[in-house]
Amino acid sequence: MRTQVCIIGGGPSGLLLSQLLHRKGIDTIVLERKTKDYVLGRIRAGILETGFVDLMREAGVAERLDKECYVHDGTVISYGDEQFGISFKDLIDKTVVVYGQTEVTRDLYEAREAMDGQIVYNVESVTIHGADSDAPYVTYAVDGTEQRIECDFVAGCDGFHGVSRQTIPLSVRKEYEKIYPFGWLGILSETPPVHDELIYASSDRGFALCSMRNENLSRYYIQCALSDSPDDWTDAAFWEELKRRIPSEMAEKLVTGPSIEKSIAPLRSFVTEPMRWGRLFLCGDAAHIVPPTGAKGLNTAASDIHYLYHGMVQHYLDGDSEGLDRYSEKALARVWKAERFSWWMTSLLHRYPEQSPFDLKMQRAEIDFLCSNHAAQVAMAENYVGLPY
Ligand code: FAS
Ligand code: PHB
Repeated sequence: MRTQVCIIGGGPSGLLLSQLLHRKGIDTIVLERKTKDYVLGRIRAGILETGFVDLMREAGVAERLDKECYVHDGTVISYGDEQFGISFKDLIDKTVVVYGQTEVTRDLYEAREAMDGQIVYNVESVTIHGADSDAPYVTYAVDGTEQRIECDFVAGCDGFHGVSRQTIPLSVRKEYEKIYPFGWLGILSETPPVHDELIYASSDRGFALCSMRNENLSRYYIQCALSDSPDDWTDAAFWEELKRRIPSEMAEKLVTGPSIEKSIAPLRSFVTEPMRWGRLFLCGDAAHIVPPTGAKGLNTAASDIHYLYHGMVQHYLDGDSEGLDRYSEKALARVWKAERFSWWMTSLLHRYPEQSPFDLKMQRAEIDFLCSNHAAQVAMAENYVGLPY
């Protein structure tokens, strides 16, 4: 088989790249390790930056998003029983969109199928060959049968545990990592959201987040120990703990119910440099991970796709390699700003095991400054809605 761009990974970044390139007449094949239903079963991102939404529109995949999403003008930050709003609309006249990653991925699959996009599911032992040559190719197996794809380029969109990053020699690759001493226990419940905006809650018992998917589907997270497993937490225990961490007026109106999904996500900041090696380009979680506190994971995957898509178009349609040659530098410049913001939100709102009374006072002072200072709120708003591409 032959294609122009072989895309490893059928998650949101791989599918979005495939859809955008196809509309420009550039051929791709997507290799996905799991089934479509498995990928759609993952409950992940919920907040989309305007840049992401614009890219979905350019890909012709925003019809349902535009109809069903919720536009949020701001968010709420609470500290114990105190709370204050950050109005992105008032501060910088911008908004974010609430629309689940599951729905984004579903829309992208439908769009790929509508255009007869090539997606191979259940692939095994994917191996990238000759990425540092002019004739890369990818081998993989399906149902035990070996397959080979010749291509011009390989896009590594296979997430943190994928094969693409590992293909770049350690002599070339530099990795930066921070592991946080806690995780997020998240549940999905068919209950009405407690508030019409997200609540990022800091409390003496730890962090909590009140988010949503629609008017009868809510997503809640609490900071938990890394040693915890979802089975350690009954629904009742989760709701009780959540109520202790959000302002009491919110706790009083919280509608509880059975969880339909419950999972724990470890928190990590991670970046690999460079994001290009010869004809292999890394995108999204394959190259970088952020703690979800800043809602930047999926959105930063989208900015990678923006830079790679435009670089590929410049290469194939204008015969100009400038965009591809500058891909890693451009993508990393925005990645590091998203890493900083996500680390800052995490440091501001979580309780750390070794935190001293002085550290707690610093957190408190930082939140007081954010609550009372216009410039601080503008900086938070600009980062949260998404820095320009
Ligand atoms: P993905 O991991 O989504 O997709 C990679 C795909 O590659 C997968 O389908 C995998 O099966 C496949 N694959 C792996 N290895 C392979 C191989 N060898 N061969 C073939 N295929 C292979 N981000 C936000 O922006 N906002 C949020 O609110 C947010 N909340 C989050 C909450 C949680 C609990 C978690 C865990 C993450 C959250 N994120 C959030 C981050 C998350 O959304 C990721 O950034 C996003 O899934 C990245 O998309 P991809 O880069 O496509 O990687
Ligand atoms: C979510 O809705 O899942 C969500 C929202 C905001 C975050 C993280 C997760 O910062």
